[in-house]
Amino acid sequence: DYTDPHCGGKQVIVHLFEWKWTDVALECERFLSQKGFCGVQVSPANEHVMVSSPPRPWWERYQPVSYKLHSRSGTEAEFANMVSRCKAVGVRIYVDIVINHMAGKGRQGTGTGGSSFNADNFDFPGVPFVREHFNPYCRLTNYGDPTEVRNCYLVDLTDLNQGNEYVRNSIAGFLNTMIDLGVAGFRVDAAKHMWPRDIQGIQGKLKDLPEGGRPFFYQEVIDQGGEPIKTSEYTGSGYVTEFRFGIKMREGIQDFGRLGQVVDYGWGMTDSAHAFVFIDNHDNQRGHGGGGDQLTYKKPHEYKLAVAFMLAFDYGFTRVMSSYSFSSSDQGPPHNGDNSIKDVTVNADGKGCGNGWVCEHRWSSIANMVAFRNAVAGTTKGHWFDQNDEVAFSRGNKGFFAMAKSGHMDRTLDTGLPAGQYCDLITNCAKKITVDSSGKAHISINSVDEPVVAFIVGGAR
Ligand code: LM2
Ligand code: CA
Repeated sequence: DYTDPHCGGKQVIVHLFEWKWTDVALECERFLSQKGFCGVQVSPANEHVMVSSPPRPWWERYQPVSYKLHSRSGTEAEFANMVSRCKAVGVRIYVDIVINHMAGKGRQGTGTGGSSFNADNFDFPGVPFVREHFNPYCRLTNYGDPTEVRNCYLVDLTDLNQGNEYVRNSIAGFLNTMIDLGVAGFRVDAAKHMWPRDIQGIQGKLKDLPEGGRPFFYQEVIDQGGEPIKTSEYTGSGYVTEFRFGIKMREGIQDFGRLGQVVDYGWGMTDSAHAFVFIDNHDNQRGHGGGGDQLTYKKPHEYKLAVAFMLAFDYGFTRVMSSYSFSSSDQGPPHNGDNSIKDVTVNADGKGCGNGWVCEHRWSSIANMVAFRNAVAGTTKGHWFDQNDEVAFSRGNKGFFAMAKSGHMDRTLDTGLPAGQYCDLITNCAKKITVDSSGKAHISINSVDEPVVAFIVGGAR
């Protein structure tokens, strides 16, 4: 079973996209542990190409050179230090693993860890991989042909043959090294481009975590409907990304009347126990990876509503995005003159970051919803209410959530919660809610101020 994230029942991962390992460790200690985050998805940790044109784009990390743990985010020692410091405060690390391919054709030189490589010759001495470890060249063009999607070259990236025993052993060795260091699981990049049986073949070679249990797996399969490859082919090997959720959420934020139907099994959406969900990811927030006009940090009001709703809703395992601000789609992370990644600085109010980092995960209506999702895990939604730009619902008899897109929400609703006074989680109790003996509460939201209210049984009163 690859569906246990090993974080003591917590429910939310944050992707600290392109952060340095030293900063991830600090964030685990100073913020994520306090807020109840389960863990962090980090950018690929292994050696990768350094692209000079365009200058050091984020996507160079999706062109591996070797499995040495030396990337733009830091050295192996820094990686190990981060993993253990985060684990010590109850926050796990999930590594983005790029195992479908190595560097793109035409690329050669030296990687971030000092290894030489020549993709045209299929020469990756840092692993080592040679020509026989790759599929014969064909460029992937027809997504209607599953064999082509798995065996041809995605944007000319040299496509590894995971059916080969040596390739499986090399990849498993890389993952086992990280398991030994305390990593709790993996995001499998480009899983759609690998055969499910090959992913399972690699999984079969992995160790249990030091504390016991199988590593957590969530596999990136872009299935927006309309292609033969389905997320359901991958549920045997863990969670699978559910890209349709972000699309449905964008529609739902436009028209709250549709929020009740954001999960549509008629549309082929993945079952809740295997759906890995998010509003945007590092690809589609910048038009890569099937992205169109995703909700992102660039529309803060709608974005807050969408992420808060996702965290309140009873579907899937959730990931929150944490971005750097960008104006072009290739643009890499904030960096110094020598191309090293800039420090993440935290604003005085703690609710955002500086030096070019956005830190959506610190916004009140996102960060404080993590406690809500943790508290209501295992319950289903009830007491649904929606009208115009307002929506509200309960989670079992453990929590109640409401949000308003515009204007002033001011109404009395059935909450299903025990009578008492509750603290609004979003405002850290600046706002209080009273539930009467019939379970009704008066909900008041000034959407311009803070569009979300959420409270839980057992929270501060
Ligand atoms: C993914 N999922 O399946 C990642 O989430 C996505 O970010 C990766 O693409 C992709 N798979 C491969 O790991 C990114 C980016 C591409 C970029 C690749 C490789 O979206 O644009 O391709 O990483 O760095 C770039 C160039 C492309 C070129 C390719 C190979 O944009 O024009 O193709 O490198 O040199 C000729
Ligand atoms: Ca492949």
